[in-house]
Amino acid sequence: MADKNKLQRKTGIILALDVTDEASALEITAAVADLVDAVKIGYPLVLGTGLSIVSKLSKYAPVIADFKVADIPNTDHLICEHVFKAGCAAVIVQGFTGPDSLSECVKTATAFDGKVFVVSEMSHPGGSYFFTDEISKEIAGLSRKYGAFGIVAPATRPERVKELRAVIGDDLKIISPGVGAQGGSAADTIKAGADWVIVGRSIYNAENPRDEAMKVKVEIEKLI
Ligand code: 3DU
Repeated sequence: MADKNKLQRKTGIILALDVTDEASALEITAAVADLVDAVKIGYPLVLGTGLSIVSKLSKYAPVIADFKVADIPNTDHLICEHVFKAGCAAVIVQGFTGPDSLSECVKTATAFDGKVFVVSEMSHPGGSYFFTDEISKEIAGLSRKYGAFGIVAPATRPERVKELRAVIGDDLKIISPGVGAQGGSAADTIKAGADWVIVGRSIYNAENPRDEAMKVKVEIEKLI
């Protein structure tokens, strides 16, 4: 079972838990807890159950709040404070809001010994419409400059993961959504330089989520 507070790479898998009810959330998490390094939650689950779900999930794995925080610094601060007071290990924020917003998120996270991941480019087809190569590289550079723990880069475009890895070097982590339901491959994404793949629907919608998580774990292990 993953350390309940610390984000450490063991399997290289982060579960994206976008179910909307508490019973399913806890049942799926319990079933895969030893196969994933963290559970990522966002608006679907938090709006469905409330932020109190964080302490319940934290018994199984560190929780990453994917709120894609994107506001003025004061509002970002208030959001991040709630996230970390609830017990999250990390928060995902947008980087296009600029240096002051980004650095406020990092400052707030650091006060709680928490981490910040910055979205550098989104994984869906429309994700490359505004997140051009140039802009996502600039966001990755800002993430490094302002002390983020890592960036979010698209598993659907492993070549972009590789390019963004070159921008941030080895100092920052990369977490990559888009494996499974969105068509990305866990092996290709890790080979391109991601530290963790984020996997949602293909695990939580599976008849046997544990079997699906195990398949991804084995796929990553084969790379070593
Ligand atoms: O496609 P999946 O069901 O495996 O879920 C992917 C998760 O990652 C989901 O929570 C989504 O909101 C999040 N995400 C992306 O898919 C793409 C991004 O660029 C950022 C986050």
